[in-house]
Amino acid sequence: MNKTTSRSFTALLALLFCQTAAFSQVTYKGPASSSDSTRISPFSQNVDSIQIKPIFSSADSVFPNSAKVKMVRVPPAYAHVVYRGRFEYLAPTTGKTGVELIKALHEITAANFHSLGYAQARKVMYGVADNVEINGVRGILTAYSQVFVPGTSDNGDNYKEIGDRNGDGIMDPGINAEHSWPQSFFKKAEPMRSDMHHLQSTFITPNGRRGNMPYGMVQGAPDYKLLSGTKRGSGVYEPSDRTKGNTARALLYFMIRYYDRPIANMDKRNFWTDRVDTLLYWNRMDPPDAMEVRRNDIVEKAQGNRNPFIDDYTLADRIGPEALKAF
Ligand SMILES: [Ca+2]
Ligand SMILES: [Ca+2]
Repeated sequence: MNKTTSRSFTALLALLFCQTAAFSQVTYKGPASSSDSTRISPFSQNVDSIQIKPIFSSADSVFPNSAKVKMVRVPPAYAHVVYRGRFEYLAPTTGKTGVELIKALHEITAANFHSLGYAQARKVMYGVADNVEINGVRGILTAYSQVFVPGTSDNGDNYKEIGDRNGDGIMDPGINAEHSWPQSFFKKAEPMRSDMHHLQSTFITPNGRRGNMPYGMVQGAPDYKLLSGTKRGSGVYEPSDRTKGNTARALLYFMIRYYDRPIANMDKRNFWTDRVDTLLYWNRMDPPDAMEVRRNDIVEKAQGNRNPFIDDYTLADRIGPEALKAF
């Protein structure tokens, strides 16, 4: 860096610091539009809140892996975070970033965790965690297809696609469990196989079409696509915009929970390292909603631990791409 560049870089930093200093404290309200706002509202009794003080905000950056080049605002890094109420379990992460934060989250998510076993995990998923009520009707909103299938059963075979509602030309006979981190990468070992935080309820065909492909942004014409926007092509599988963040948070959870296990029986660079920036972007563009928070609550009741990336979606950027890529 020459002197002139160095000077303008310093000036830029100073400018950014002034800008962020103007909103030196941000109160994070928890995920938007929660159906259970009394529990997570930071304004009621000053409990159940996350207060975040940004220290640095980087400039707009060009997102490298998009089909179109998009300008993406990279959120600030956070110097100091105060967790209250139900978020207090995240207090050990305060002040931590990078690898240190990964290790803290690894410990936090281990506490109270117990595996349900695969049969029971799927029953809880179909019958309770992914079984939601929409317009007074209970059923499952399938992840890749975003098609709602009415029912109350805890058996995936009882959720048949009526006609071809997801638009892939096939009438699916039921739903099954998608492992966001493919099972072959950890040889179907427990407890990874049954960990509900990385399982998604999907129609059988979109699940099969994904196989063990990495998630990413499809370049050019897809060779498989659904009406929801989920598609496959150029060697990657791209979930619909409504579930991009869910998928990213499932993979982030899986990595911080199991990095010390044999989970990388794969082309690590292709599946993980090269995708980290995309996952961080998806986490920002599709932040947690009420349905995802509700699911986190139910999974906690069932297997004892929460996905912290849903409770505080700034955690992913606090870890940062370098530490994530180095796992
Ligand atoms: Ca179909
Ligand atoms: Ca979502």
